[in-house]
Amino acid sequence: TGKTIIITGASSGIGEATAARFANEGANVVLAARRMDRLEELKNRIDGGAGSVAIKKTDVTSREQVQELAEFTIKEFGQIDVLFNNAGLMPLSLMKNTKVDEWDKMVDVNIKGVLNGLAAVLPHMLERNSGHILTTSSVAGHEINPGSAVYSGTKFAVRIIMEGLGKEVAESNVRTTSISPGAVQTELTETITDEEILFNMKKRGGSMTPLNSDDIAEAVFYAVNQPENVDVNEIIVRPANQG
Ligand code: NJP
Repeated sequence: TGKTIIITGASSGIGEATAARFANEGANVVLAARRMDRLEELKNRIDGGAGSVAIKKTDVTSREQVQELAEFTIKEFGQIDVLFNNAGLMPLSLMKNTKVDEWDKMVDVNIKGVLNGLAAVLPHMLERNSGHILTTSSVAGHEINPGSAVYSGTKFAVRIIMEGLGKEVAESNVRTTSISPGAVQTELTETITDEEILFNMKKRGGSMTPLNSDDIAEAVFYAVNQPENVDVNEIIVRPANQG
């Protein structure tokens, strides 16, 4: 593609697969996450194509670090064409169990992390009158189930923030996309500590085959590689047998 893309949450799952997809097509890819060992390993695996792969340790909850990530990318590659705001957490729990620390984390990473990303790239993109911001929302940003109230709240929030942003930049060549996956096989469920949720998940297990991260990477790639006059506002991708 020849574009320069920043991917947050690149150390596993959807972010990792998207990084591989874009590197394979010759994009310059900047991998951002907290676990540097994972990023090093991924860079070694996907570097060597027409573009370059760079890594930057970034905690998206830190406005300073996200700002530094943008500055690093401009220094390395001259510009930011695409930001994929993908880092996220999903420690599902029932409200009655008041896991307030987990609520805080979800608000910090899933909402504030996305806002930090927007703030770091939007002035640059508007100045160049070119750019694309994508954010991973979720089907949980459309519907609520027991245990997902706060997670869904964060995903509704970022979906609406992206919609509002899209309206504000409609006159420019800056594009916005929400990516809303259904169930995808990643490490996302590993942060769940609520015993009732874990029990119910085990009970339900096997009734649905989740997607692979590559399926979502493909949706991101599609949205980014449309002609300038095509604005893909949201893509919802579910496993065929997810209700
Ligand atoms: O999960 P996982 P996914 N600062 O756990 C990073 C959404 N989604 O790929 O910092 C920076 O493999 C973490 O990196 P590290 C979901 O809500 C998923 O499934 O090194 N990065 C890791 O790379 C999320 O928004 C499904 O720990 C931080 C990444 O986030 C996105 O997809 C369904 C961070 C998480 O990778 C990617 O999640 C759906 C921080 N403070 C939506 N905290 C699904 N899998 O079923 C975490 O609808 N990360």
